[in-house]
Amino acid sequence: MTDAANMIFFMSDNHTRNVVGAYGHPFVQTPTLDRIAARGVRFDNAYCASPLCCASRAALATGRYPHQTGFWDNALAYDGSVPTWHNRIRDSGANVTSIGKLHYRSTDDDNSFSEEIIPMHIVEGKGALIGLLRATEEGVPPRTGPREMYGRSGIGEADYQRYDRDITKQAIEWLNREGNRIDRPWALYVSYASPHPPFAVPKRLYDLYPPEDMPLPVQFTADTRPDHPAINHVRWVDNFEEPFDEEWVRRTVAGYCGLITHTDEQIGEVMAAAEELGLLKTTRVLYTSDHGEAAGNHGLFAKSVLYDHAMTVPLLMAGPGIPEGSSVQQIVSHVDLFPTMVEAAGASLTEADDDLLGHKGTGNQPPRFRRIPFAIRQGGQLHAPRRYGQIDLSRRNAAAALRSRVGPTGNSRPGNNR
Ligand SMILES: [Ca+2]
Repeated sequence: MTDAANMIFFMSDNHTRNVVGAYGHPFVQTPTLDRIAARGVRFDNAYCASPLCCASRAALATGRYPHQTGFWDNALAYDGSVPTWHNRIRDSGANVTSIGKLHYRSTDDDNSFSEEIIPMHIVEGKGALIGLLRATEEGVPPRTGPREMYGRSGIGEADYQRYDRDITKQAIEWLNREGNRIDRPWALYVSYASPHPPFAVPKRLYDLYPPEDMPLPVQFTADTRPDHPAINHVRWVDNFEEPFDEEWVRRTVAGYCGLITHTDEQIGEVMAAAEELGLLKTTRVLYTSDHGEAAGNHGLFAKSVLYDHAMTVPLLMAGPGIPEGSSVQQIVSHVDLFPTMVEAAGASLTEADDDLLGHKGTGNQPPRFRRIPFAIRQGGQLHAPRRYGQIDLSRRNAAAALRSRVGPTGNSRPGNNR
């Protein structure tokens, strides 16, 4: 991939890597994603940089881990203070437009897109403040919402799906209006809210996945689930301590699959429009998600842990210059996408990007290689891979505490002192 070309970057929310046909899932229906994989490259070991929405999206945008930027929680969302790949593309004079969910702090910030169309940011610029509380001896106050939200899995419809359809409509309108008009390669970030819970889907999608046929997750029962203090803590915080019964779990898994098929359909509509406009010859496409979903495995739902179900994400790319029907085994991370997106758009990195991990730099410094694909979670303690240990968040500035442990990769960046 060397020549500049258009890019449609499809983003979803909460889609774990192995629930995609192209990644070998036995029955989930993802024909659009499977076609993208067949036309291009499938990254078999792709990870998000943090199993949490805002932290992951900030890392994806900035090419830097949460501990480098300070955007490590759903109340500490990206605020425009650290350069992004969209910055570099926009600065090059190209159009880089976002449609849909961003989950940054606010549209009042300059988030470095040419335009933000129907964006979703954190509520009132403040977000999930409860995740920052850790005043009691027991730790963070438990949240009652997650269990109730997952309990709504089944036939129905959530606002997120209506939002998704608006995003699809806006994306198709944008392609019709601008796709063939702009005189240099553009980048369009199309970011859906699904398959985020609740997993309530229309009957036609739910009927694709009879709950009684759903395989049960691993280690979901009270006597088999992992009994580790960190995992128990997460279960307690999210109100998942009370064991689930089989029917509840099967219904949730069925709803999750239905919502993934809904997401695939939305992407399929945009892809069909791009094809009709003759754009596929000149346009690359990329698909990934901000983090995964436990879906009952290990007695958990949602994310926020370092199990593969939370950390692994699909990563597919297809289009000009990308080898067809190929797969890559090397571990890759969302932080790797910064230079990829910049190069794909024909834009340039600057000296300020010399510390991007794996990037050889614009000067004479040797390349700095990434040591891990991810590190962080919210709520009481940061659980990083073993070499980093656990950091007590009762310290006043957790980001600074973590930086002090990680050494050279924790260089000072704008926005660190959040
Ligand atoms: Ca998310």
